[in-house]
Amino acid sequence: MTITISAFAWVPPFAQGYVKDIRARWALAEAGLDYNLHLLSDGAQDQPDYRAWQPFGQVPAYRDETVELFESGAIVLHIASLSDALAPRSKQEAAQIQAWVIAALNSVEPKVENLILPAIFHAGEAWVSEFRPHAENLLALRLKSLSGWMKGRDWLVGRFTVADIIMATVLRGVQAEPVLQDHPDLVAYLDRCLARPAFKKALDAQLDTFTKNAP
Ligand SMILES: N[C@@H](CCC(=O)N[C@@H](CS)C(=O)NCC(=O)O)C(=O)O
Repeated sequence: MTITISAFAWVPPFAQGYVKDIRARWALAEAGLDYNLHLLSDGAQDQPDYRAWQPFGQVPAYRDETVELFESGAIVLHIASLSDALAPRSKQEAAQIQAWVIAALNSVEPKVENLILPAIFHAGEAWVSEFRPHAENLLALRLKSLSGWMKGRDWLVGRFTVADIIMATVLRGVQAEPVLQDHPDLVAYLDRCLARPAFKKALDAQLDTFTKNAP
């Protein structure tokens, strides 16, 4: 099977290792599937042919011989369906994996981005430091709930699944923040996810792309 994912040819150092194609790369590494890269350089995001593949001009987008799709959550769910190791083993497990992929992206990630993006994209603006405690409180509520779910669990859904790939890449955005460090169970969960050889393979692959295409 020929699989292609889109990725940026290069991003500034602060984003290296965190660009969301790492989710697709990680799932593909867990599945033992090779892939080609469709690399985007300056301006390529806005080209009509790329917008026809990824309507928002973002990465990642994915295609194989059967399907073409975008959105990292949808992509890892599709990759799971191609892999004996990652495929859901029951309807209930499939439903739970989907629910947790969506929860990570829809209930947790917005609160994480609330906290970290203003400081990156609006550095030095007065409102950022005023907003920060509110963003921390909103994220703290979600992390407390997540910690409640993780009690007695190593993984979100009984065993490692693509839901953990999405949740770990979301939590990684606040790995060094006290709001996450306040939950040793979530720190341990994140460490457990990031210790997987497939994560390291994905991270190294993304960083290698940037090294090869450095301006
Ligand atoms: N919801 C999308 C978000 C993708 C996303 O935010 N990609 C970023 C890179 S991490 C991007 O392409 N940013 C450029 C832009 O938004 O123009 C997904 O999960 O696939």
